[in-house]
Amino acid sequence: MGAVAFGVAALSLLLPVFTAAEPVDRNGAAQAAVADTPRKWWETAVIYQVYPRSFKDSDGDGIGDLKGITSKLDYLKDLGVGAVWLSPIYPSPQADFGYDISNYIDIDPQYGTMSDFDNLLKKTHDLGMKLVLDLVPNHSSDEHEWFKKSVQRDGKYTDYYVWNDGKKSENGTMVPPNNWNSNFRGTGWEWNEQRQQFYWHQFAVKQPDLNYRNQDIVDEMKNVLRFWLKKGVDGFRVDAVITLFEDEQLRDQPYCDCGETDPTQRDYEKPIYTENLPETYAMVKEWRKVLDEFGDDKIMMTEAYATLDQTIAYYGTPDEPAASFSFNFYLITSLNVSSSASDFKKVIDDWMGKMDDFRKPNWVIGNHDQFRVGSFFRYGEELQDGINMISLMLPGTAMTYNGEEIGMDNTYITWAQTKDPQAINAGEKDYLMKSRDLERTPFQWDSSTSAGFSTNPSTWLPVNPNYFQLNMEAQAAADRSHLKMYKALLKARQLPAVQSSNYEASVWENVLVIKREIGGADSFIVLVNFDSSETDVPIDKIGSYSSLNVWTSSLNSNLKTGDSAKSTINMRPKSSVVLTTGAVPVPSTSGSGKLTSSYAFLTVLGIIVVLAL
Ligand SMILES: [Ca+2]
Ligand SMILES: [Ca+2]
Repeated sequence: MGAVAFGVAALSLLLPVFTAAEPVDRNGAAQAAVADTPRKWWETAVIYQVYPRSFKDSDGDGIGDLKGITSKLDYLKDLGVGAVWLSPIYPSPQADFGYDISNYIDIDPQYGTMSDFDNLLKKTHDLGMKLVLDLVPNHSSDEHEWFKKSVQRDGKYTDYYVWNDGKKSENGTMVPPNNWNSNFRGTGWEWNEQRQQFYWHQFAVKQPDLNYRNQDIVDEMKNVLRFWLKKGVDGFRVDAVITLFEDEQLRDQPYCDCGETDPTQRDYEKPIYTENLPETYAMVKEWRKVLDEFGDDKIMMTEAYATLDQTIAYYGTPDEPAASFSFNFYLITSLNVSSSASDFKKVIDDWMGKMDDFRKPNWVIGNHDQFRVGSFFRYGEELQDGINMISLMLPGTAMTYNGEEIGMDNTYITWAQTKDPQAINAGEKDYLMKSRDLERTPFQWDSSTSAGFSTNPSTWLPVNPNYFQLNMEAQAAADRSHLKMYKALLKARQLPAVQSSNYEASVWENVLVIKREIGGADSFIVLVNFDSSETDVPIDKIGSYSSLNVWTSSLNSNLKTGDSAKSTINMRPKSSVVLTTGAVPVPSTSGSGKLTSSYAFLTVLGIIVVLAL
């Protein structure tokens, strides 16, 4: 039982174990009664992001596919997630790995057929889960029929993209109309020899921006939504929504003055004319209306890396709703391995301060564009369980990027192995910090060839060489693992206090304390030690509990599920623990799923102690 004394735990059984979870009004934290308004399915769900190329390869070509995903849906169901979000699966030249779409209403043959998709959708629903697709509205591939026809000024397609003559330079050559850089470095204007004009691309050269000032494009994209909604999908994650519209006058961006000194980098300029324009918000509201044609429970999650107020605005208003929620990226963008417990509390409270009955919270700790949670560039390996606890134990929707549940780490990718266009554009000297390949390597299922991802020893990106030890199968078999902890967290999410909208964040020394309490239900308390030193947290400093039981703990904690504490909680450096005032189900070692209350065990122990006395 780790550092917690048996005797203390046992004797506590002779006293009232449960302490009523009295609402405590501290730091203005939410302790109001839970709103009884009917909830949408996603409000308390975990949504699991599958990166299709790297999840499971069914045919041995070294590339993940739809049949592979379908074969792993039982695994996702067993995890306890409520929905699966697929990164793009549409036909694509794969210049940006599916985010360059050449046909919005079909399946890329690399990933399978429409029939494979229908099977995937049906099985997801049969298992009681939802399926969310990726919508990439800002740009298509330059190999889309629309673009080919637009280049030829073919009828209505002529203005499907953002074309411009450019300016004549002093030496007579044509140059871009303004200073706008693309997200992938350098000017975002590409000269098209055939049409004798520039086209605008926020991202790669092969990703021309669609022209949302053209009603035909607006209608086209709405019909893309309807195509998939008619099939029965449960909604969309909207890619790079902030970039939909650009300034009609094409004015130069001002200098950002935010640390970037290379004028070819996007961050050199302040993107006030290319991001978060009022017209963009209006378009999201129009898409919401399209979703609502198919019922009131379709989801739209918007990807907006922006200021807090800009991000929040994508929710719309009760009168004019837009996104179901806008991704909360602040655990990613505002925090890192050097952040303190107070830093985390501030980011959490700032976000929750914007939430209300209409705007429901969500938490994102990683995705296909971010280094892995446990990597040094993020929070470091020792904190990754704690970060999962924060994300999964706060109120609202939580996102899991595939592999986070088993603590997958960044994979080192050589320059020669590099696939990500963002990394290639950065050049050999700077590619690694720009590369998204590191977090996109194949899922590590087991210790067999290519980590069980593929029967092919050669995969599109290399498998992380740590897969012999770090894999799903090993973690499912281990007594303690990232996976076991993750599943315990998802079980806790089913309980009333964690389902509620109540939370309270506080800090003791460098330990973040998150309390989830409602009257009449067992309380949950998350402790995450951000310090490099061990510390003992006195229970009376975090609340009036006569004892607390360990629901689950980080791998680096000396506390184990079922342990009980009365006076202090020992926290190793960077360790974390979820405590409850209630009983703790202890999974049987046979893996049969039978739950045994730790109280039965402790009662026997208590009797032994009494007899001994
Ligand atoms: Ca395949
Ligand atoms: Ca755009």
